[in-house]
Amino acid sequence: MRISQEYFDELKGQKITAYTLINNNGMEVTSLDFGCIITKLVVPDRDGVLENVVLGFDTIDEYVTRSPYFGAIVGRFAGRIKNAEFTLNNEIYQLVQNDNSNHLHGGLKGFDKVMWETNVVENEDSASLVFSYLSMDGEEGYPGNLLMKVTYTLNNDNELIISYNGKSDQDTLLNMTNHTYFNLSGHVKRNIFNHQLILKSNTFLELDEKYIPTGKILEVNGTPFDFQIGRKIVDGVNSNHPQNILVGNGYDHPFLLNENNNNEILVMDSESGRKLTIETDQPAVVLYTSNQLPDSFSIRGIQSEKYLGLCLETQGLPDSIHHPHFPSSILKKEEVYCSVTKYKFSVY
Ligand code: G6D
Repeated sequence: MRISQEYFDELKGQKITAYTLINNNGMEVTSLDFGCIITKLVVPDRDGVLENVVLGFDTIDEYVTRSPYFGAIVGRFAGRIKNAEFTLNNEIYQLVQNDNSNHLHGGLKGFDKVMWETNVVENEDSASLVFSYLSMDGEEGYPGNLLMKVTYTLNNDNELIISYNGKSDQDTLLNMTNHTYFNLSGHVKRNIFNHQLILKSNTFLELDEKYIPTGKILEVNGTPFDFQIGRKIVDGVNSNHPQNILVGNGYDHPFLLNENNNNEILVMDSESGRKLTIETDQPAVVLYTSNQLPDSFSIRGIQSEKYLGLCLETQGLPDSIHHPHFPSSILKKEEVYCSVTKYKFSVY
């Protein structure tokens, strides 16, 4: 394993560092201490050609001013919370309204926009970046002093393992994810239309016009949301299903996983031969096909446009605090929030 760290950029006088882990196969992951943002993920194609497979920028200004959470850790709460408020232990908490009247991805200054203390840990067959952040009571409206730890581990099996550990001194909400946009073509040579997705889920959440879960859990059978035996992303783009149309012709939906830690999510790109297998202990995954990626900027020289990246945000369910039949995202004080998601890259 090789590890490097270098100056990336500066934000309001704060130096931002980029850390790169490289395994014995040449796979590399680069992350910033700002937002734990994965800026690059380099993996081989079937011919051994090493290319970057995530959307990212090379300046902090682009991340702060235009990034739709490229590569970032998201929290305290991934997804939306209706009306940016919730009641916990008979107390009403008002969160930041940063998505019309709703709260999205932890607010205006969520975990994607804070500096994380970063330590590097090297083992025999792996290397880790250990990020820590103390979110103070009342930050973005959330109760409790929350000590959050996120660890990125790269090993020689071409696996990137992200583990989350959180503890609060008051009952609060916690629902973490990583918001990387994958594009297995390599250096964004193509969009994600022909990416094939297999997803072990037979239900997904219906969304309303503000992308808030209605509470209805829909069956995937017979719809473009059925990825159980594999389907190309373009099916959802061309679909006339009202839920595909609602979110801008594609997907932006939480799927409830039937299984955990059993190759429950696979993404394949037939032209490059790259395959991504995701395993998680989370109950759900949000599939977002970058339907809202604007066409107003460049991404390392590539004109931005819809469908350039595929997000698979393993997490609890959005707006769960308002839906008692959803798995809970309440973190009781002194409880420990623990979650692990593994991303394994291979070729076929
Ligand atoms: C849009 O609705 C989508 C979200 O799901 C996504 O996370 C965000 O863009 C980046 O708001």
